[in-house]
Amino acid sequence: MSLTTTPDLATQIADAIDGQSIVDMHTHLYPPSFGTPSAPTGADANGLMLYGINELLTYHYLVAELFRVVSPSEVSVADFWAMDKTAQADLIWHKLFLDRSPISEAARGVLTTLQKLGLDPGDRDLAGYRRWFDEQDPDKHIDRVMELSHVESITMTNAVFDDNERQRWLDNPAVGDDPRFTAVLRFDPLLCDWPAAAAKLAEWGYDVKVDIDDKTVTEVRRFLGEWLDRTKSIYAAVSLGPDYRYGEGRHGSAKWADGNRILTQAVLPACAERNLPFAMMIGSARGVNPALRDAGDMGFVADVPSVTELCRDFPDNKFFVTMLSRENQHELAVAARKFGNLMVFGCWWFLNNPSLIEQITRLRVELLGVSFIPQHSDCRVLEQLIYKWDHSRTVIAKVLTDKYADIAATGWRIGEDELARDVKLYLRDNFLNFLKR
Ligand code: FIX
Ligand code: ZN
Repeated sequence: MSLTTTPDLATQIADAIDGQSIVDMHTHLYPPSFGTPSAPTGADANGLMLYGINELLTYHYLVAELFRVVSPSEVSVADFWAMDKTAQADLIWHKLFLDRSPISEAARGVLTTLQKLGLDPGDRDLAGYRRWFDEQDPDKHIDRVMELSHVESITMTNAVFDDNERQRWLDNPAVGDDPRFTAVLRFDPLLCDWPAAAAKLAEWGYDVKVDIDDKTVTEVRRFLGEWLDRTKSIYAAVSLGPDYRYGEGRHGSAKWADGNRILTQAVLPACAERNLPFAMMIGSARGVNPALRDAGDMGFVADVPSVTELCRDFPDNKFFVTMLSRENQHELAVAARKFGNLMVFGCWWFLNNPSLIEQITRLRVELLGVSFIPQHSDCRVLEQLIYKWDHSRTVIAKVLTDKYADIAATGWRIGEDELARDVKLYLRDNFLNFLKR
């Protein structure tokens, strides 16, 4: 059956999107093997698998919103960090859900999540929600959440310079073997703070110098090779500030001389050798308000020409790129028209709001057709998969309905199988095919 003959294109597209399982290419989620700090039994205080209502309520997006509405005389930032997680969650629930309506995207997300899990947000029963989450077995709960969110595979972010995470890989070589999860080696300090990274590498037994020489480059490559293999990473990744610059004589690039040398002589060759893409998430300004910890980061406009120069200079490398400011999105999509080795992905962090997803997805469809990755979740707490994907699916369906209606209006007939094919590319195969390319 051709879609042009059916009255309800919107329903057909929504159904196709709902029926397609998703490979989520960037999250901060982990399987239980990395420890479960919230589990009522067997909790590991420093564990990395976050789930449950306390974690959902203390998500850093909501922490930022809390400090919009509490005055320092009521609760100072220091007081907040001194509280235990339950007290923090109680405070956020009170201030952002009961004292005012939870209509921000992050607050609404908690409600969508509760609803889809079969809990009634209308009950406003925080104690009851806590009891329900406490009864969940973390391992089985992952299956349930993946089913509800239509996610078939979760991509982790494995920060090798995080001592807690690194030690878990060293202690248990099988820690990453859960088939529902894949690993991504993440190493921001290598490019963003070479002296600190070099000190760590030296401590771990690599023969590196702060003044980078050929031996240092060889050793960084050895380090990357060992960790890419140990983690079985499917790509490598960094997040870079808005001031990141690459390119001969480019204003501001001198500050990045060490980072760019490590990038071009160690990271990119290591990736090319293994045919792994390198992901750059560009524009995050860390610690604008450091007291707020993760909630104190923001984003500024970054430099797209640095990306085009990398794509041009390294044609044997593949680049996943996302940028944090809305202002960069048009240039970045145009850049992707010039380079097949550049895959644009996701509406990252402060862009992961319905109004911006809609605008950015429209722009990308118009410039790139079906050849980009519309979304990733960036979840830190397991159940966020439910709301982040539910909300994104709705917006993507809306945009695609308009775009298919536009071509249907010319007399072009789209088969249901063709629609399913396109949706599969967006939600799964553009990512998987780029890994294999
Ligand atoms: O650098 C990143 O991967 C960011 O996505 C995160 O670190 C950030 O804190 C976040 O959670 C954004 O959604
Ligand atoms: Zn992230």
